[in-house]
Amino acid sequence: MTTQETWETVGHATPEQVEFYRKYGYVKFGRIFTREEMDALRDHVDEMIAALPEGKRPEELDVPHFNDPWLFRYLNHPRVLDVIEDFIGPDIVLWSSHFIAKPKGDGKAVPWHTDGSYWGDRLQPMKVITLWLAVDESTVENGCMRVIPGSHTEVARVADMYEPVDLKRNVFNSRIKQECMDESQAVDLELQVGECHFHDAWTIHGSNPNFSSKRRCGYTMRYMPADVVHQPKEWSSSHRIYLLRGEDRTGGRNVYTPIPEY
Ligand SMILES: O=C(O)CCC(=O)C(=O)O
Repeated sequence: MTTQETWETVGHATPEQVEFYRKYGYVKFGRIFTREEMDALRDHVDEMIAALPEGKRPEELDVPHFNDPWLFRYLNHPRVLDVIEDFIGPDIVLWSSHFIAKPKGDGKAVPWHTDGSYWGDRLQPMKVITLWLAVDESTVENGCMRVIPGSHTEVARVADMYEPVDLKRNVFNSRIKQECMDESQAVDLELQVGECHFHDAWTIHGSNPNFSSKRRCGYTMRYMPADVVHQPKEWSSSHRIYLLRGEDRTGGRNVYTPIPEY
């Protein structure tokens, strides 16, 4: 991006954007954060990646906010919550977050999947919206996210639609079988730095490996309405959720972690 280019931020989704999201299970959006905020986030991510222990890949920066309260400046930003509220209403819970930074040259693919089938019955009902924020420019060349429009209304949640894939080349370990989806329908969601897109937990999505000369980093910021019940499993009992805005609507069934100082 050159300094001449304008950088406008938007504070709300339009009714047309919300309708598009409901119909197709995703929507491309503009910028919510300022240029300065994105510069600070990119510097922060660069430091996180530089500090990774030997053998840990930059695609694997999952739930970084558990140990890094600074990220709540973004996750709990009023401008973000105003937009999320347009999609899911006023009671907003932070479900999760994940930096998927595909390094240049050998960035892993994200296999075709739906988030809902990966998360299974940990959430009832499965109502999560993901804000995918472009920390780096995200293009076809460096492996931008791809979606199958309208797939959130189909049956891509069935376990036997999946087959295992190699974790050496993929960020996750299973994918929807080719015969269970129509890849020719895929839409590439290219973004400039600071732009974002949203997707539904049942939308089929994935991305290609990054063999280009530019890193591709996205920050997935995941929210759900506060009537979704979180049912931790033994293996996921350390997962934390945070009530960011509004009130609990589960009748006290959820345990919320207090929002840290940031
Ligand atoms: O970063 C990607 O390419 C895919 C992201 C993803 O799978 C997700 O946000 O659920």
